[in-house]
Amino acid sequence: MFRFKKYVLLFVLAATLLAACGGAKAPAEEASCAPNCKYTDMTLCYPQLGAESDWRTANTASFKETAGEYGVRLIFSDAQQKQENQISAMRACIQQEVDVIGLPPVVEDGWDAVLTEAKNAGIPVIIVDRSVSADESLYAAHIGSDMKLEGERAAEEFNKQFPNGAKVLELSGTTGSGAAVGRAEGFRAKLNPNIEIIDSQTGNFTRAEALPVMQAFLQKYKPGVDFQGIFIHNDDMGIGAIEALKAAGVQPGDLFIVSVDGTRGGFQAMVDGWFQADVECNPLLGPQVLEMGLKLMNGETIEREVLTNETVYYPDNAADLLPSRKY
Ligand code: GYE
Repeated sequence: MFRFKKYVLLFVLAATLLAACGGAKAPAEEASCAPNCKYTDMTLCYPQLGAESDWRTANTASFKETAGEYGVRLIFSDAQQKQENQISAMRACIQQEVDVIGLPPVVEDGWDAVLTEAKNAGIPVIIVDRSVSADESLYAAHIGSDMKLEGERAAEEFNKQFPNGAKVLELSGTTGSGAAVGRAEGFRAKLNPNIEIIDSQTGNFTRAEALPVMQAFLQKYKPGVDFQGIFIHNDDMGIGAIEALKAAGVQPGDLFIVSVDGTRGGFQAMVDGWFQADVECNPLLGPQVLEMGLKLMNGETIEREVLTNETVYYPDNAADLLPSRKY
């Protein structure tokens, strides 16, 4: 009896441990062509979340170009930053019995129902770029950036620049999006206690929306006096903010600005002296997602969480790197 109990306990312990690890590997759904499916057998659904930034444009191009090159049939749509549009696009794809869905979720919450529908239809879903809060059992894998790490990297730049403390503003991405949530969290986790975030507002990842947000900040706070720096969640919002700063007579270098993405626009802002660092976020995810899609079709084992390897860019070599930037 005692031995039996001990084994039960061990089993429960092992199962808990496995569950806690999230199961690094997951068995895949199989297509009828398995194990010999080729790219030309694949229909991939990519309900893109929008066209809000240069990052997004590059991400879309990566999927279209890679699909064209590999001979994958791509069903592409643009949800204009609206979750309900992404959900209906996904439902249409489920009805068409696509082989794989790549989902770049505009926000983290609210995917359980449609992910369950895909699962019940036997269509594997790869979450691309931003994360979802849904249970892991509802999707095959996630491929994208470590958004929290990006926020931490931004914080480190402020820590280096302001060892004696400072006040900063935050221009954040789409509320409830994995990218904004992760970056805000990482930023706060690593920022020295003597650096205070005096205000944080969303610019929804767009130039157009960041401009009035920065204007409103400038009405409330005097640059250089009330705040010394700005953490901006993407380059497009940074470019919108620069417009407002220029109009208010702020000069490049007056404020310490750190942005995220590393687009050509971000590199130009470093060359022009506006950004002091740009945390890389790579949008060129097409090849990896298609490759994983094929593995899933063939019933091969895949990595559940694939994080992109990224770095931080600085003004000192921005001009040299700018011509070779792919996005
Ligand atoms: O940083 C931003 C885009 O989700 C990582 O979305 C992506 C973010 C990217 O609009 O430019």
